[in-house]
Amino acid sequence: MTLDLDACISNLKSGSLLSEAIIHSLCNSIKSLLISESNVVSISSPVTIVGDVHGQFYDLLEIFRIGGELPNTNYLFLGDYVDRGYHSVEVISLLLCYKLRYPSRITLLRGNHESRTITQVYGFYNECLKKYKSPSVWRSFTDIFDYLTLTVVIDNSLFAVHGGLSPSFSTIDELRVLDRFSEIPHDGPIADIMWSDPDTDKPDFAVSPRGAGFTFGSSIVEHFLARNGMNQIVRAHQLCMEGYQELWDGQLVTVWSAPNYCYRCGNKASILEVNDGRIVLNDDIYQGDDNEEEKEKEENNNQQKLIENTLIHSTSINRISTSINRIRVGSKTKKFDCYFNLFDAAPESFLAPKQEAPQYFL
Ligand SMILES: [Mn+2]
Repeated sequence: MTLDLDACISNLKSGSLLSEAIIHSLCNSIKSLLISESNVVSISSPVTIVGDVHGQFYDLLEIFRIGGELPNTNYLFLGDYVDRGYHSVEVISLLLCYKLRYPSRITLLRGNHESRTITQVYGFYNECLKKYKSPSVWRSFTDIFDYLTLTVVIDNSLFAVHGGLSPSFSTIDELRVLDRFSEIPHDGPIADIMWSDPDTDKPDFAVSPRGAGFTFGSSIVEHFLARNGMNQIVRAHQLCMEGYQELWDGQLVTVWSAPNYCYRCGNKASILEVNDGRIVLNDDIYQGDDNEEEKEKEENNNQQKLIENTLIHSTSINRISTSINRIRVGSKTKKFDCYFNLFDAAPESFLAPKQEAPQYFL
């Protein structure tokens, strides 16, 4: 079967699903491309970094609209494409099409949700079943997840990863020799890369409340950066109400790109544009052109239509580091504190035997 990627992309963008046959063909074709990538992909700025998307397809389209379409804008996605939102199939289909169409323009990291176990708990498996009446599409996608790369280094100065650091490695070079081509393990460096979180209260590694990965603190980050000659770590994996969070003088930045997460958190989202190897977070108000007010009106109308037609609340995506800081929260958005309800823990089926936080000597 020949794949017409441009047709696939435009069909997806107009809201149609790809056929089962095309998805199998897409997954087959992309395998060798993904295998050829190192565990540590080196890229150069300018690049726009996108955090968790979690099946919010219409927000992803909004991200491309704000951040620029491929191939004119380079993208780095930090993982967690699927689960939670209602359109994981569309999100992963579109991203894989883009990857195959413009391989040097887009890099896709693996997140902790790109996993057979996790997707059976958090929605992607059921969505595939519902949309394709069989688990075969889910099988094809999750097979491909095994080949996604783990980390990226931008301009030799910025280390990008889905979750965070691990007591199992202290240099980036150690990552290059890992065999990543399998399901995400319960523990060890690959699990930690995808599950770990920063913790401002504890300077070292500690047991994570998620039940997988570790928490890591300021001294871990400082030593890791110094040892590896990096300036900053950029990661995703945690909901930020403002769309991003900077810790420790910007040594670690979290970027979150699912606005109004799960259609109810009321949070903003952001994308990070990197230039000259450093993220600069500033919230310059978009100066815009003269028709800004008109455009805003039109966008609000479209927004309303979108909400009415699809029950999707594409909300607020912040474009950080350059010029745009637009906030649009869907009017029907129900807000409540969701930190506990939607906190992603490793499900029972994933848990490794209980372990103590390792003693880590820097
Ligand atoms: Mn995650």
